[in-house]
Amino acid sequence: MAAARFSETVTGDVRDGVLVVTIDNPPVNALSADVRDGLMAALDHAEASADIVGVAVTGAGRIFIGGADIREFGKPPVEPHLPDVLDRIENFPKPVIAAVNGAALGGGCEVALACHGRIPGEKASFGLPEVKLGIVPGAGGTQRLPRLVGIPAAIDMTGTGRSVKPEEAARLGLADKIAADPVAEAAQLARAVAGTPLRRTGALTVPVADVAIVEAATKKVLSKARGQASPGEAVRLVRAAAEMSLKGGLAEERATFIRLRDSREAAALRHVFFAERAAGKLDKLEGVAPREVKIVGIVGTGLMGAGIAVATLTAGYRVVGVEQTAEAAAAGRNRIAGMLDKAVESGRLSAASRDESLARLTVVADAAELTPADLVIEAVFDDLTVKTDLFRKLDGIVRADAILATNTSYLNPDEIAATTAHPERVVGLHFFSPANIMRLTEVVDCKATAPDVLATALAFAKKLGKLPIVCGVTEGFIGNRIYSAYRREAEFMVEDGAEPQEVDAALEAWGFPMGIFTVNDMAGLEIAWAKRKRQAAMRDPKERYVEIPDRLCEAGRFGRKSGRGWYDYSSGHRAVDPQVTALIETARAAKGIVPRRFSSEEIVARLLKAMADEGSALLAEGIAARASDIDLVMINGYGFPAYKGGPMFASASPS
Ligand code: 3H9
Repeated sequence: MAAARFSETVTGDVRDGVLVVTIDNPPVNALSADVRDGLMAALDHAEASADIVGVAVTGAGRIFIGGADIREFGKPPVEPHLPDVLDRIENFPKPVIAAVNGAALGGGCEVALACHGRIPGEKASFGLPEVKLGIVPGAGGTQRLPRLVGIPAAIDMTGTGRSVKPEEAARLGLADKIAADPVAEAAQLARAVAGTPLRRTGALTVPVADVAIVEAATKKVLSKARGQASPGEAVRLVRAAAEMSLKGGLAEERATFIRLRDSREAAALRHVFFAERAAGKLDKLEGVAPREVKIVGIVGTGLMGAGIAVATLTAGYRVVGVEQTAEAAAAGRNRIAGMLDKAVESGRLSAASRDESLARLTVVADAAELTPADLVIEAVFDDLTVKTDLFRKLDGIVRADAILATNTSYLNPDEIAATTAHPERVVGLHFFSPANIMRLTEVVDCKATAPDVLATALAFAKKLGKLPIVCGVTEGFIGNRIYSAYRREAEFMVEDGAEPQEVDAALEAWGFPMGIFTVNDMAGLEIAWAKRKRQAAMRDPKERYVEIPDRLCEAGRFGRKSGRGWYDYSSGHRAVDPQVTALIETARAAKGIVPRRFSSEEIVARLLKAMADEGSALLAEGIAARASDIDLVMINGYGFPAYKGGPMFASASPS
């Protein structure tokens, strides 16, 4: 048979009696109504054709199926529904085998689960990431997965949304055999099992699991959920699979899926999903090709520079680290090697990748070694003179087409760029610490930055696995500017009568992993104090200024490191300190403020508004390109709960 077309996106061709059905629905072969239609038509054809003994289902391109079409979520559902398609596959009289050529996610994984066998290729992965979208699997994932892998592994996968690679899938019982050519192997398997009793996932008994292990797996998921509903719901449904019939479990799952799909949490997480895909896309970069980057120079190999080096090395680049002395260079190399070792220990990196990374690293005390670099990132002390001296020097060392990036947090990169002969090649790359772990990177588009320099910085950050957000030049960029407004508002409320612990408790109950005063204590109070002292002369005397943080620092309370800050840590954990309470009361009295009570709702609402107002100012000033970029910065750099969508989303649609 020549290739048959079952719908716009589904085709099939018969190979030695097996109908190979290919889903071709770019970009990710999502299960749109047309794909579901095509699958049904292909099954009709296979059932009616006596010369077809079985079916293999695969995806065109590098993805098997990326899941349900998330863009259809807000629209009325269209038949055939995915659960009905999967019911048809599971009960099909002829074998249907999944040839998993790439990622099988969400509904894509559920298609594979409903098949009578699963053959992953080497690039395949299986995952039920629905909880990351605030929902649960809605086409049998929570019921069929535990029948194949057992309750504890299914709790882990559905509760965290984690994907598994072919080897782990095979170990868990999710994959039958890993194949270099999954389509050929799946067709082979279909032929081999044709005419024999088929292994229908829904008919399998859920393996009995040790209660303690199930409880431990549940606890692990719930402890990370922090107020988000979907992980707990996914776990509940998986556990129900052991107690309910397939039919009952599927009905319960479907009802939960529909309820959560329409929830605020799901809307927020969908917003985050599309925000991440939109980030870094700028009209002005349309058609601008990034420059090629192979060798990256990193000046300064302290904690930040070493973190950047690790992220750069593990992304496959050559790195030339530069320090001022041979001793500092040796220490920098050790620091980087230590971080790579840690990544191996924690399973984030293979030992082979660590060795390859180290082989691509040199750390020297001679800046002249930066001559071949395509991109040089400075991560030296955040002082304007230090940085401008360095950039002037680099200007004379690097090639004319090399890019210079500054990792400054608070200085004005335009001022740094202005001291160079070619400000158009200067860009900001503001990594967050630890730079090898944190995804967020603010890419600062300076006044003179050339478009291809910006495009290169974005492409580079993406290659590092980062989430790059473009921002214009402003004090503290997007994140620290919003954080300052957030902190200022929290301090106003404390001065007006809220206790720091009440503010923190309200934020933590709302979903932040840590309240703002606890975060400040973690970060240390002395840097902000030094900055306030520097800026004291420039302060507008009419502007409200809360002295309490200064009083804390004057009392030697610099935060967690010093054992005391907004809280006392002498017992090993944070405790309310009567001395701080007294200090706050004194400060209020000095200003004649009569303290009043604040409800948790008011605390959260005022802090959200402060963040959103500052975000609106950033948009009006053209510093941020879109509101969703601001949301991503706060979620990925400042602990804002993703399932609330970020400050701009949360204040635009308050609960
Ligand atoms: C589900 O399945 C529910 C079921 O249980 C129940 C059903 C009843 N739909 O990420 P990329 C777009 S829930 C629509 O840059 P990559 C994306 O917006 C779903 N669109 O590519 C982007 O568009 P644009 C569970 C989607 O190669 C483009 O594709 N599945 C979908 O880096 C490229 O995306 C998931 O949660 C979708 N499902 O990574 C998986 N997915 O170019 C979500 C992507 O206009 N997807 N798009 O900006 C992913 O994790 C990644 O996209 C994937 C590819 C790993 C597949």
